[in-house]
Amino acid sequence: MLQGPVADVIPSTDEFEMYPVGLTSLAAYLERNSYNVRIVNLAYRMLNDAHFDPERSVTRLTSRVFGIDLHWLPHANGALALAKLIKRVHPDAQVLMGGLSSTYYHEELIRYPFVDLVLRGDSTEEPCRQLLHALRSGASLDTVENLTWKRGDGSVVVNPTSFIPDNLDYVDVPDYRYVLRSVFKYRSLRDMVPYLEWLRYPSTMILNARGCTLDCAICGGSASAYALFCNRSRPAFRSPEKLIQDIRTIRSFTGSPIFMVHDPRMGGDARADDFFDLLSKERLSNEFVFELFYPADTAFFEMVQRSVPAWSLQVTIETQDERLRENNGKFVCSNEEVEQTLAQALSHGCRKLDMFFMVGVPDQSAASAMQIIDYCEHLVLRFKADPCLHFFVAPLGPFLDPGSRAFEDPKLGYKHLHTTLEEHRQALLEPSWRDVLSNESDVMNRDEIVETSYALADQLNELKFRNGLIGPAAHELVAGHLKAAHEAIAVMGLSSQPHQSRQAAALAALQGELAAANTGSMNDEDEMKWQPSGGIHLSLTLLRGLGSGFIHELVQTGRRLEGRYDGAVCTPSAPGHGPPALPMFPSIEKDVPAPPSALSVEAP
Ligand code: B12
Ligand code: SF4
Repeated sequence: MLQGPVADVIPSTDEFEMYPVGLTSLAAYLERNSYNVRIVNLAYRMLNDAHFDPERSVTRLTSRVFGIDLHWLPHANGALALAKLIKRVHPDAQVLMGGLSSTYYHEELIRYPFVDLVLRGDSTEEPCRQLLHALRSGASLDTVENLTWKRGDGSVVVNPTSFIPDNLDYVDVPDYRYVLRSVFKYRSLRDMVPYLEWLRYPSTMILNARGCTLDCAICGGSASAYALFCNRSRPAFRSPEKLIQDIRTIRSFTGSPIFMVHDPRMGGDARADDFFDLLSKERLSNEFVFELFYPADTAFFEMVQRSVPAWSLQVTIETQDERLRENNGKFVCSNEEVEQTLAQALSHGCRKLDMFFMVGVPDQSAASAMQIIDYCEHLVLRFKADPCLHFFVAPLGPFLDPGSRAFEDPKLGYKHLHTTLEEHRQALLEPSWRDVLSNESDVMNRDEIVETSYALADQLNELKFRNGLIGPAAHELVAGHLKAAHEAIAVMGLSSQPHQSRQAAALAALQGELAAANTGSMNDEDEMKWQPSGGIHLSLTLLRGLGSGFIHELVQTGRRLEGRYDGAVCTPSAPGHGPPALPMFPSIEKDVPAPPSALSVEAP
């Protein structure tokens, strides 16, 4: 199938094999409460080994509950196929789904006969424990927070979304210690690998918050999206102290780059100051990668430069058109302010500055999208072809995020080609990404999105090569992949609807071209990478951590044998729990006081 360039700017392949980081915190929380939890990344296993048999592997697993993530909508077909398979081979087990897409589509999802339970919300650690406790003790599921479930007669029950923690300190997310422990516990590193290239090029992340203060029109993780389907009125932040602990854990096993999800200033300037202050006291060798959601000044970059030995930046402005940026809601400022920010970053030691643009933002015509090239050329001239500056462009796809303003509000000008979960699942079976795309707008249809994306990729490749920003090998690689994409499109026609049987034969003959067309047709994937790291290493801290993990495991096994579960429960302490409402969608929280700690941990 021609998957297209929809995964060219993320670490995973076009199969989207990555699992949500929160699975590690979910697993760790449940293990703290004595439940055995094993993560298996089937997608990675299948990509890594052509002989791997997922059915056999799943059949061999024994569990009363199988959790499947349907967090990202591009997983709709795979996640549902897996749910069906599990129900077939383990008819007595419960099939549980979770993640942002599951939350949005919970009522449709629960109606599939092979789905028993859906846990909704952005934080499911404690609801999942409540669920396991109820299943184990035979108690009613009525009180399990955030749960959608079916009664014996098939009627659907939607329990309230009441577990909405107001900070992220009650769990470690990601919980790398759980990952390391399970490698030993289940004697399998392969099950836990997040994406195909990870062992060769590991990168790690820390999560600033669940939720976002911005409200970008195309984002299903925006402030209004979380309010709509996660019942969240403000993000749950992770405290600077906890972020530093996460960084120490990462440092104990790798010198790889650490990507901080979300602008470090998102929880207010004071929180960012505290974080960088603490960071400056750590003796780190890892490179840091930060995102910016709005312009930054000299003081910010001085702080970053003081705090870390090496750092890079990701700046996603989506479009050069200031009006379109205002419509979308990120980098709502002039191009001059964007460029001042770039200049400051580069003069304060930023090693690699990645700028991201998109084809398909609201009200963007094909002509406007093509002007991205003119703007990149302007930046190349202004910054004298600075080799630290990298440009990337990607189409909005494969789907418009459900829950985003662009999805929910017809005024933003999108025409939905698939709306329900089942329609999205069916679309994923189409042979060409053109037909997978879920949206076209009043000003750009799907054919134009495909053509414009490839035309932009071609011109950007030439621009980078002409100005010495990429070498001949990268230039040729991208050009080759683009040629393969054009050949595949020529065989299929832009639309894959007519002549499907003829196409199937022609496509079978095109396997090599398709493989090339599905990777790195917008850019050379190596251009995305930060400085090479030393891979995984063993440190004293890591060994100590593994040692205490081993003791912890022995204690938990003892508890399980005695039937003592649920000994480390986190419950919101305040009645009417959940974060206090903020005025809706402040663009950035300036100096928001640290959220009160609303979660308490009961001693085991
Ligand atoms: C960080 C991030 C990434 C990281 C991935 C990090 C990771 N491994 O989790 C990167 C940059 C790699 C990424 C990639 C993509 N992303 Co992204 N990403 C985000 C971002 C900015 C934050 C995510 C976050 O806060 N997670 C925290 C919470 C919500 O999830 P969590 O802790 O991992 O898991 C908890 C719950 O979700 C739930 N849960 C999850 N799975 C399961 C399973 C079960 C059984 C249960 C019970 C519960 C459960 O419980 C967990 C523990 O409490 C959001 C935007 C946002 N503000 O939300 C977009 C977002 C999630 N991404 C999105 C998209 C579309 C993608 C891509 C498909 C983009 C693309 N075309 O390439 C890819 C897919 C990658 C893949 N699978 O290979 C959309 C999803 C919309 C949708 N409904 O499909 C979002 C909402 C916005 C966006 N457009 O970027 N992403
Ligand atoms: S900044 Fe915009 S795109 Fe990024 S998570 Fe927040 S709302 Fe989504």
